[in-house]
Order: sequence, then structure tokens, then C-alpha cells
Amino acid sequence: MPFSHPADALWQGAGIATMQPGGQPYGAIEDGALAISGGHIAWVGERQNLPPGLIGPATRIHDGAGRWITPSLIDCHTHIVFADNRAAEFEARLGGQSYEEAARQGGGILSTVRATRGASEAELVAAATPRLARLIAEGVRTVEIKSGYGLTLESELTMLRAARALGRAQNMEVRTSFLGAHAVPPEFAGRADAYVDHIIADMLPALAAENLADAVDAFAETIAFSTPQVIRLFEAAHRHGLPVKLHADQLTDGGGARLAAHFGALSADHLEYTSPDGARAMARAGTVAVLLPGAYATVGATQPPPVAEFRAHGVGMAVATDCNPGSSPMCSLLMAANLACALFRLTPEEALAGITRQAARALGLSARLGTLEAGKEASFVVWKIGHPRELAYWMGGVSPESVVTP
Ligand code: DI6
Ligand code: FE
Repeated sequence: MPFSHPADALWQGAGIATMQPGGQPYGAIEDGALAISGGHIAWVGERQNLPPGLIGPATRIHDGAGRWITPSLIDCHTHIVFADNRAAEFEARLGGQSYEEAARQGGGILSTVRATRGASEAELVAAATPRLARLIAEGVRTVEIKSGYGLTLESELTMLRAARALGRAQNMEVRTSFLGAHAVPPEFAGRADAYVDHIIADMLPALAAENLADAVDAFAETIAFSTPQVIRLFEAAHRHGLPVKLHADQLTDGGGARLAAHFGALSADHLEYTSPDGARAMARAGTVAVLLPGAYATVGATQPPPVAEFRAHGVGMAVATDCNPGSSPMCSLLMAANLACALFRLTPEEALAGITRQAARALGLSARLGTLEAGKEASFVVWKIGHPRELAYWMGGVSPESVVTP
């Protein structure tokens, strides 16, 4: 089919890892061409099949020889907005204190809550900016950011506004998740149900009115929220038309994967203790498994998530940094991809799909991002590497040659 409009720009001679499933590994096209028009991908395929009419006098042509092009990277699970850090807790853990012990003693998440409540929106933006810059420097163009270190109406709103402000300041796509159900705040100690009531009655309506949340998340765990509490929260989220996701089965098998699947969650995240039954429920619901090897390594976990079950049942696996001050002080998505291979035995192809195609699914964005195919947004990275597997092979530190955004 000849093209009636020449493309704005064309990359040719590069390898293209389209990350489309079903064909070559990595959806690879060895000697490819990629044309963009009006911020969208107009055509992608083998260079020798380039349709007539695609190149016009105004088309900018880029020589991609010796390069690989991938979709831009997507970090689909972060808590990158927070104040202060928890290096002292890390040190104490290496001295023998467990992650749960720190939490039960009022440290853990609640120590970051104390610091974050004292910070203004501008201070939170300033604290998160260098962390986000490290992701951007690796070719990340889409990032999910959770609230959950405020746990009052005002400070949760402040966190979410800071997340939106970061997206505007960096000119990138930020998807926000409201994680009011991250920990029970001190004012509600021993009254978790009353806190969930407060989330449902006061917080959700306020942030929905300001359009501050793209999804609702919760931490289902013995040290956090129970299944009945999460059910009440998710029912309220759905009443507001918001999709849900869940921190599930991270430290114990609480049936979190099944619970997330029951609500048609976009994703269930962590999943170290997920049962085969939970994996099957996720497959049926199309819920993505978000694997977080940074948290696994940092809390000193020993049971990896059931990757073989996810594969067997066809559960899509995304990989993310979980960037947060307690369980995953990591600002490198490529490092997360590497650790997903080293610690969870993902293949490099699965890991790269995990930070592109599957991450897009986990955020509900696959109609426009995550793979390189005609019609999707022109959001991609040009790498000077010999093969896309290198992106998961190096332990971080690979930098894009260029990043193209719509
Ligand atoms: N699980 C996690 O790994 C993060 N939140 C959660 O629910 C950790 C948050 C923290 O320790 O600050
Ligand atoms: Fe998390």
C-alpha cells in the first residue's frame, strides 16, 4: 500500500525489537525501518519492504546501523515521591531486624509517613526529581507513582499533586495510584476498619473530584490490611470508576492474587507467596503479575514468585523498580530487569517485555504504548547495543543513544 503522506521521520538499518508477541523473539526485525508521523508510528517492518510514498523531501532520515530500537521503558510500580530515607533501617536489618519487626515497632512505612507529612508539595517534587531523573536517563518515559506516605486526606492529596507536577515538569507520562491503604496511620492505631471507612468516605471522593488518581492500590498483608478491608476499598474504587491493583502475597500467602483477580485488577504486585490457584485466577482475569526483585533482595526474601506457574498459565509478567525508601531503594529499571533474570530466572526477553509491553498492560496503556507497531505512540529508544538481550544482561548502566517521544 503506497503512503499518501510522507513520514515526518524515518529510522532505517537498525534492529527493531518491536516486543510484539507471537513471532521472532523480542518481536525482532534485524534490518528494520520505523517511520513516524504526527507523533505516531506510521509504519514498522523490514527495510526492504518499505512502502513507496513513505519518504518525501521533508522526511528526516536517521541511519540506525549498529543500533537497536525498543519501545520506551515503563516503570509500572514506584513509590518515588517520599521525604527522607531509611538507610538506618537497612543497616538495622543487616544487624538482624526483619522488615516486619521494623514495621511493628512503628518504624518502616510509618517512619517515612512522619517525614512525608512534614514536606510541602514543592519539597516532595524536589526530593523525587533526581530519582526520576535516573529513570529518565535510562529511557523511561512512563512511570507509575503511588501515594501512601501521607495517610491523611491533605497529605495524600499533596503526594498525588506532587506526582502530577513531576509529570508536567519532566514532560512525561505519570500514572498515579492512590495507596491510602498502605499502612494504618498512628491516629487510627488498632482501628484499621475506621481508617478504611475514612478512606472511602473522605479521601476517595476528594481525590476523584480533583482527578488525582488513575487507580486505587492497597497493601494486603498481615502487617497492613485484611481481605475484607481491601474488598470494601475496591468496591468503593469501582463506584468511582477507578481500576484497582494490589500489593499481594509479598510476605505471606494471604490470597492476595485471587482477591486482585476477583476485582479484575490491572495488576497484582510482589506475589512471592502466591499459590498456583492464585496464578490461575490471575490468568482468567487477565491481571498482570508485577515482579519486584529490588524489594525481594532488599528485605532479604528467600522465596521467589512462582514464575513457572505464571508462565504455565499465561499470566503476563511485568517488572518494576518499586522505588521506595524501605524495601527497594532502587532507581534503575534496567537493574530491575537484570535482577528479575538473576533472582527470578526470567529470560532476558521476558524481562524486556516486563518493562515495556507487560508494564503497559499493568497500567492499562497497551492501546498506545508498550510495543512498536503502526498506530501506537512514537515513544521509543535508540540503543547502541549488539542485541536487545544486552539490556537485561548489563547490571544497569546502559544509556540510550537517543529517546524519541511524540
Ligand atoms: N510493599 C513494598 O515493598 C513497599 N510498600 C509495600 O506495600 C514498601 C514501602 C516501604 O517500606 O516504605
Ligand atoms: Fe510497592
